[in-house]
Amino acid sequence: MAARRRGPSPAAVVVAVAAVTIWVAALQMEAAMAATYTVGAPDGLWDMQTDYAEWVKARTFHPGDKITFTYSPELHDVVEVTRAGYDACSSANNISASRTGNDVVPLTAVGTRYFLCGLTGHCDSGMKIRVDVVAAAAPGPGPAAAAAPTSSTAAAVVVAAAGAALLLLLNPRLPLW
Ligand SMILES: [Cu+2]
Repeated sequence: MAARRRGPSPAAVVVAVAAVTIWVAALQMEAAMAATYTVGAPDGLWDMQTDYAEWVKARTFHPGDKITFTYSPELHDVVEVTRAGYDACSSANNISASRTGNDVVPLTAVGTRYFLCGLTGHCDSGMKIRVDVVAAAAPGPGPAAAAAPTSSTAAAVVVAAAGAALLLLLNPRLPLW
């Protein structure tokens, strides 16, 4: 029988390293996935020309993301409304209203947010936007794809950790702690 070395067992070290690596990968994923979108960009801004249905279709919004409305406050404003207000182009019972020309809206939770321009006739001309905020696990096209390499790295780490755990199960004589 070979003499056992002193200090932490190799298995314990593997598990510890895997745990730290997973934690770091998770932090990186979170940072990589939080995005800020300028409404209407790159082809437009918060204006009367942008097709907002097309714009949102090309993007996936997750909790933690932000949207920025950039516009001339002399020409437009931003009113967050309910579904009813959105459908009727009415800002009468609004949730909030901004007019700085650079309004940043944090998308804090899963759900649907509705915004329109409160100036007469602008919403009826299409200046309204519906933003669906979905759970981060949902895959999507656009900027979210940039997080893909990080996600696969994290997946590889998880697989490696699972392998280490399996190794421990198959070698019950290895002291863990
Ligand atoms: Cu307007």
